[in-house]
Amino acid sequence: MSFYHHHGEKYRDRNHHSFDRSKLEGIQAAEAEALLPRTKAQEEIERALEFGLEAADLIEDRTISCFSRGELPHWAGINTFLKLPYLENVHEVGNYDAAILGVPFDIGTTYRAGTRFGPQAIRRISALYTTYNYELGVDLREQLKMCDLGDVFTVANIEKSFAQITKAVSHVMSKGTMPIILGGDHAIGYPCLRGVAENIDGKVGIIHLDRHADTQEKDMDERMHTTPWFHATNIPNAPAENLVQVGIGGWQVPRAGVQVARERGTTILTINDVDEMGLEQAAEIALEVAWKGAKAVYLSFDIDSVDAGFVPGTGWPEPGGFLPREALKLLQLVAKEGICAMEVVEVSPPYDVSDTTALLAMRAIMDVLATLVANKKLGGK
Ligand SMILES: [Mn+2]
Repeated sequence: MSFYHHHGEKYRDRNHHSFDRSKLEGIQAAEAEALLPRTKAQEEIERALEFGLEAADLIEDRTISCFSRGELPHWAGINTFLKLPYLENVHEVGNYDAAILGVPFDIGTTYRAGTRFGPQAIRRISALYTTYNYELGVDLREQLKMCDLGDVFTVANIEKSFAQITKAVSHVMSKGTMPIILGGDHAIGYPCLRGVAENIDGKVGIIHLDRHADTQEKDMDERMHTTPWFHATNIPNAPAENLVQVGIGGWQVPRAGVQVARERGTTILTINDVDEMGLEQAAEIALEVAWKGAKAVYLSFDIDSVDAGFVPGTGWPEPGGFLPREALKLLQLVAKEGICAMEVVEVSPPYDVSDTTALLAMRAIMDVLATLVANKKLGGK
């Protein structure tokens, strides 16, 4: 049998549609799109025309305004996160389902700094995103009320900055709004969790994606980015038994932290664990540990949990971590049950290449938000 004969058979087979088109995610997603409203998009166009003047006569598309006041063009405008409204008056944050807040802080780093520019970089690259996700069939513009609160006023002192961060996160939580925190180095995990925990009437679980355990008490005499979960799990309603750490491993897990993890009985899934059991099983374990007797779960995504080749712009790059699509899938799987607050940390723009690292941070947030909306865990304000 010749090669060409084989090929001919193959093509003939393909004409028979041996698969069920209706089962394809791509086909289902296209159908689902028809059900999404366009109300907010229309409101945005009307507001742009009112505030930004009607376009010059030569412009044929009359939805275009003279001054850019909405999503388009993606290269224009003032870069809040997703070009969301900048909420200058933080007292009004309770009107929103979710609020973005930046924590420009990098004095907890033990090698490369630069994460103080993380929030700016994530906001800048967020400009290329639309609010719609094809596979999930979600349009955040239509289904979620979001704002950008700007940044916490951090100072050149770790403990004073921690106090500021806790107060800011606690304020957002107290209004029933989900904080989406743009780090910042991972030291902020502790003050963020502290701000969350004081607003939860019960236990808080923690799902932590990282290459590093970050569980030692101090590093060079301070509470650095290697220490957040030691201090977080000292908070009475954030016990260590509800801390699950996924993706840990390699040559940057200090023995001091491993000792604490052992003593406190935290649950660690290494990259090899995840690789062998698969993402679905890893997510099941993470959810089981974090949610055990808990009222809420906090999500901490360290961008360095992803292989160093994909995230050059980070403080402690380590080879062998997740592929981007593994990390994104895992985040979606754990977000399905609900998340009370989320942080994305360790994006260091001075070391980034083509905004790759900031882009992945942005994508992670968008995927989590869309998953929460798709599973009716967030929205409705
Ligand atoms: Mn890390």
